[in-house]
Amino acid sequence: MAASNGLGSFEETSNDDIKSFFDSSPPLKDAAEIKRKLEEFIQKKSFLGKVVLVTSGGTTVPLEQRCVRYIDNFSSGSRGAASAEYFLKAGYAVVFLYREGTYQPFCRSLPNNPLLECFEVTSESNITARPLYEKTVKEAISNTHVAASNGTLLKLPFTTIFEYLQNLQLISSSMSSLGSSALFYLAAAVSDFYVPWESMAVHKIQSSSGPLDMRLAQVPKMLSVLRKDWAPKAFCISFKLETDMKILLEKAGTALKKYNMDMVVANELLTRKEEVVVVTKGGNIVVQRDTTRADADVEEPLIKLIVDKHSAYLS
Ligand code: 9Z3
Repeated sequence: MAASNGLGSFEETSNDDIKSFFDSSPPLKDAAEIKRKLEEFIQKKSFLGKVVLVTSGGTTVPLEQRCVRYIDNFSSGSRGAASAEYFLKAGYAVVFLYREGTYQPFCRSLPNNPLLECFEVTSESNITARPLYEKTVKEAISNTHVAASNGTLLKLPFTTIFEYLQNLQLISSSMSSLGSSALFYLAAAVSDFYVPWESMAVHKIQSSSGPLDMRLAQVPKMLSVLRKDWAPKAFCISFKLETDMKILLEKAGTALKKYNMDMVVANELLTRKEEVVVVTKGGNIVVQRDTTRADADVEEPLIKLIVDKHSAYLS
């Protein structure tokens, strides 16, 4: 059934749509090992308190089973990496589901080529950090070591839409025992359209066959099943990205109600690093970067707000 809100149509997702999406997806590599890591992580953390799933980066949609070409969703992973850092600092255990090759917690302030720019070989047995990067490198190393030795950060990579959604299902089911202590912070940019595996070309599509005509299927809306079945008690935050400011808040408000989210973070592509609007049932909250500090980011006040709201939800 399709319901229209005047801004495009929302397809209702049935359990059959979800089942057929997963049944027809290529099996997730290492699923048993991922499940084992998750169970171990959640079991250790569950008595300590709050656990957050941070998703980060964009999903790809392969066009060929032996993939040479794919469609990508824009996301550098900067939002997810920064947010994971602030959740760790606030005492959360973090499951970081990230797109392979995107920004990582505690490393996002390093330049693109850290080996070339941050370090120099000062003698045969010595490597030192260049003065300009000394503080950044020290902080990156020490924060990464603290998270590793506390065992509070579990990183799981994905590339395709199939891998992302299969991981999301596995993580949600592992986190379900945490009830309302679980927080879902879904910042990954997830494709709305895909090529079903069974109708996908096996080999590289040949340009000699002429122009490419392709019909993409709609990805089932997993937010509704996440809220209804996978994580009914968790505190759930989704993101809404638009490039047209005029429809952003309306779309975010619709997602809040339709998927029964606790918050929807609305952001516009060009201003996303300066400002976001947190849409809640109690009203909208504008969150801005502190412009008086050059290194300040919008994730710092955003995560503070979320941590406070989650605590209020718990009590
Ligand atoms: C976001 O809106 C994120 O904030 C960004 C972060 C992807 C803009 P960067 O990674 O950017 O720091 O470069 N994520 C969610 C985007 C999304 O796909 N939302 C769907 C939608 O808008 C709903 S799940 O329809």
